[in-house]
Amino acid sequence: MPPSESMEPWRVKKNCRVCDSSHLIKYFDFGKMPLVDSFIGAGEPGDLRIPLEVMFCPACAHSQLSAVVDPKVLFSDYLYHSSVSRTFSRHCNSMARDLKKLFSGRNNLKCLDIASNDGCLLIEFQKEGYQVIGVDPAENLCRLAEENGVPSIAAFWGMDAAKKVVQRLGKLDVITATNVFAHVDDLHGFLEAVYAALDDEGILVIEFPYMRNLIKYNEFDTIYHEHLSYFLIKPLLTLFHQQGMKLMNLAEFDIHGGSVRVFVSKESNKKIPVNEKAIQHFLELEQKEGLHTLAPYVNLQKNAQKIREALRERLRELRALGKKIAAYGASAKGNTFINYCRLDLNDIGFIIDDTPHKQGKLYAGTHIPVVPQAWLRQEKPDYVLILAWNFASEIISKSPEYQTQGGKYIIAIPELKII
Ligand code: DWN
Ligand code: ZN
Repeated sequence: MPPSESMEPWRVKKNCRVCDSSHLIKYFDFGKMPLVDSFIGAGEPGDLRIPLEVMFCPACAHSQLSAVVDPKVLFSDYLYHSSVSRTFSRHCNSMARDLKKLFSGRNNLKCLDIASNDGCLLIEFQKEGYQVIGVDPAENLCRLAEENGVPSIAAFWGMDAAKKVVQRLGKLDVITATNVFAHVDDLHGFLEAVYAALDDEGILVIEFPYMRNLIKYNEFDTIYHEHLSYFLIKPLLTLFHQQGMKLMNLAEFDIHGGSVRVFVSKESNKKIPVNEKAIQHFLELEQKEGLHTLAPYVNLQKNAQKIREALRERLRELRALGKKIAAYGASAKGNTFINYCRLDLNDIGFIIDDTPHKQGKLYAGTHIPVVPQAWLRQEKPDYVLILAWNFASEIISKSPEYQTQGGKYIIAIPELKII
C-alpha cells in the first residue's frame, strides 16, 4: 500500500530497496525523532515523532531506514532553499560547465533536473545554453523557480511526470538528480521513469552524500527521515544493472560533507567509454575499509555517543560560567544533532538562519526559535554552534567582526572543536 493510503503517515520497510533481501540488521537506533525539516509556525500543531533506525543489508551492503514517511508529509511544502548557500550555487555552476564539455560541439541540449528546488542548478544550465525543465513536489519551490525563470512542474518524479516532461521538451540529453536519490523509496520506479525520459545517448547524473564519508567523518547527523538510503557504489552497480543502465564514470566532491557524482547511461549507449579504473578504485576503497560488512557501521553509534558526551560536558561548563550559546544553520542535519544530543532551549537560545522562510519559525522537537543574522550582533552570544558544519567557512566569513570581538564557534562533527 502506498504510504499516503495508510492511517499513519509512515510505514515500516522490511526489505532492502536495492536487492529485496529481508535479512536486514539494525545498527543505529535514534529512538523516536521529529521530522527535522518540519519547522513549526505560530499556532501550528506540535511535533510528530517517528522511529529513526538504520538497517544494513549484508547481501548487497546497502543501508536504509526502517521507517518510510509519507513523502507528501515531508516534501509538499519545503523550506530548504538550495540557493541560500553560495558554496552550493558555485558547485552548480561548475557542474553545468563540466557537463557541457561532455557534449562538446552539440547545440540545443535539453536538461531535466529532478527535485529542482528553487531552480538553483537549472539557472546554471540555462547560462550554458540548455533548454531546461525542473520537476519538484514542493509547489512553493516551483513558484519560486518560475519567478527565477526556470520552467517547473510540481510533481513527484515517476512515470506520469516523465510523460509530461517528454511532451513538453522531448527526450532529454541530461537528467540531473542532486541530493534527491537518498529521498526515494522506490528506486526502481524512479530509474524506470528516467529511462523513459532519457535520450538513448543521454546521461543521468546523480549526486549524493557518500556513505564512506558518513562513516569516516562521523556524519551521523545526516541521518533523518528524509534520507531513506545511504549509498555506496557497490549496491548502486546492482541497481543500475537491474534497470538496463550502467555506471560510466564517477567523481568525488567536498559538497555536503563529501558527495559522489555518478554518470549513468543506458546499457545500449556505447558512445562514451566506461571508466572501469575509477569504478574499481571506489570499490577497492569500500572493500578495504570493510564497508561491505557490518563492522564499521556498529562503530558509528559509539562515535556519535562520544561526540554527544563531549559536547554536553563542554556546554555544561560554559553554562556554569554564565556563557550565552546560540547556533547557526537551522539545517535538517542540525536538528537531528540537537535532538540526538538532547539539547534544548536551556542550552541553545536561538538558531540563526539566512533562509527568510525559516525565520520566525521553531525547530521541530525542541522549539528553539529560528532567527535572522542580525541576532548575532544584537544578542552577542559568546559561543555559536555551527550546525551546518558543511558550510562552516561560508558562515564564518559572513560575520568577520563576531570573532574579532571575542565570539567563538563550536563545531562538533567530525569531532568537537572550538575556533
Ligand atoms: O538532502 C538534503 C540536503 C542536501 O539539504 C535535504 N534533505 C535537506 C537539506 O539538508 P540540510 O538542511 O542539512 O542542508 P544544509 O545545506 O546543510 O543546510 C544549511 C542551512 O544553513 C540552511 O538552512 C541554510 C543555512 N545557511 C545559512 O543560514 N547561511 C547556510 C549558509 C551557507 C549560510 O551562509
Ligand atoms: Zn540489499
